[in-house]
Amino acid sequence: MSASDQRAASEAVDEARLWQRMMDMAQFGATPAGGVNRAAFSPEDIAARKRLIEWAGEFGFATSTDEIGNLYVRRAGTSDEAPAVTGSHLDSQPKGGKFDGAYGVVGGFEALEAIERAGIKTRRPIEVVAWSNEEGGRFQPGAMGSAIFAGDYLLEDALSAIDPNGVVLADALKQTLESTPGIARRNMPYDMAGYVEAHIEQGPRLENDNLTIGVVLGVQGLTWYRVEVFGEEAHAGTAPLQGRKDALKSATTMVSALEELMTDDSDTVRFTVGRFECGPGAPSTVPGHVLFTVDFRHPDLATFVDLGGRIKGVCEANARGCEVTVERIIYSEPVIFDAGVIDQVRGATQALDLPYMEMVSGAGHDAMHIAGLCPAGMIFVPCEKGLSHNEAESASAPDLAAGARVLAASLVGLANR
Ligand code: HGY
Ligand code: MN
Ligand code: MN
Repeated sequence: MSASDQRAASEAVDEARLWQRMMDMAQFGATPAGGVNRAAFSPEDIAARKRLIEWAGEFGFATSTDEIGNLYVRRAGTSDEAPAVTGSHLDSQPKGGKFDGAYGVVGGFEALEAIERAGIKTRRPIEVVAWSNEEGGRFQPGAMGSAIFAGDYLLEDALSAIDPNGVVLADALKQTLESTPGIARRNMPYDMAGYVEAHIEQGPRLENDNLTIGVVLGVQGLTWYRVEVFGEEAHAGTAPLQGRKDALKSATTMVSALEELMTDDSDTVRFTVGRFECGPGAPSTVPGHVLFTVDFRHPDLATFVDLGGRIKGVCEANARGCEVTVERIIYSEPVIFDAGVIDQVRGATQALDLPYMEMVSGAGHDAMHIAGLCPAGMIFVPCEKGLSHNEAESASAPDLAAGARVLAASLVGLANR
């Protein structure tokens, strides 16, 4: 039953319908440059959530949400056993693309619709999840919804997060939950039989090798730090350089020292200062405060622990008379996905005769948290020039459909296991 059902599910995926839904979703937060700015719990995010709920209603799929706003779409199985689950995120980077995250939700819905239209009965229910705040652009940390679901982060800590405009997450979340009054509430976590997430690769390897599918083996280690440097404002014209507590000078010294620490001829280390705010920002006032973030990643556990463990000390050693606080806000060691789910994805890819490679994800994903709860895996499709977290992010309709075909077959397999 399952092999023919898996084939039928893949064949029922419709490339044009999927592309149309992707473009429909991309309107929420669309930017003039062709990208998407859909911050977590923003009006644009709320509109996207409502559209997913509308689609679900057209097929009688049940929808529900939880205390952090993760949004669930469920297709019933012949039993009420733990579901097979897919999903990703609808929120985007501030200058994000149409496909990062949205593909995993919309492609997951396409797989669900294909299974429904093919009239396939699965023993387990199948669910598509839109995890809240994966990007962490507005409220840190990222992957918040899946981390809280998996018990890797506390809801109460999330609720007190504040965005750059001073908005508290609890208030934005309240508005979001109130925007969909009709849907059921559910507890988290709940048992899942397996999880498989579809995502664009966000790197160049598939495109460079002219391959359609990435069978993902795991996710590299990812850690974020929030560094605050407290100096002393002073008059730019009178304060002698000796004895100044210049927060900018200290912060830039710290960043240079971190660059030094992260020097890696093999170009495997990923080190980024993505946010750097200096205040009060007046030309004739010595900066008294700097906030910057550190995003550090590495696939090898020992190196990840060693280099990641030295970031705090390097900042403190280069304070140059200022006070400094170094707070670790994300810590996710390298994740290895479940061999059984990897086999499902590889088998479905081979059955569809799609060219593929096995690879580790450089980008972080909700799957890295869900892998701590149940057997998990991922499916990658190419994106143009490997570009992502950029408004020019692009992917092709045939590749998106191919990934959705592998996903539909994998979900049928997981739902009958
Ligand atoms: O940062 C990441 O790796 C993810 O794309 N948010
Ligand atoms: Mn993503
Ligand atoms: Mn992203």
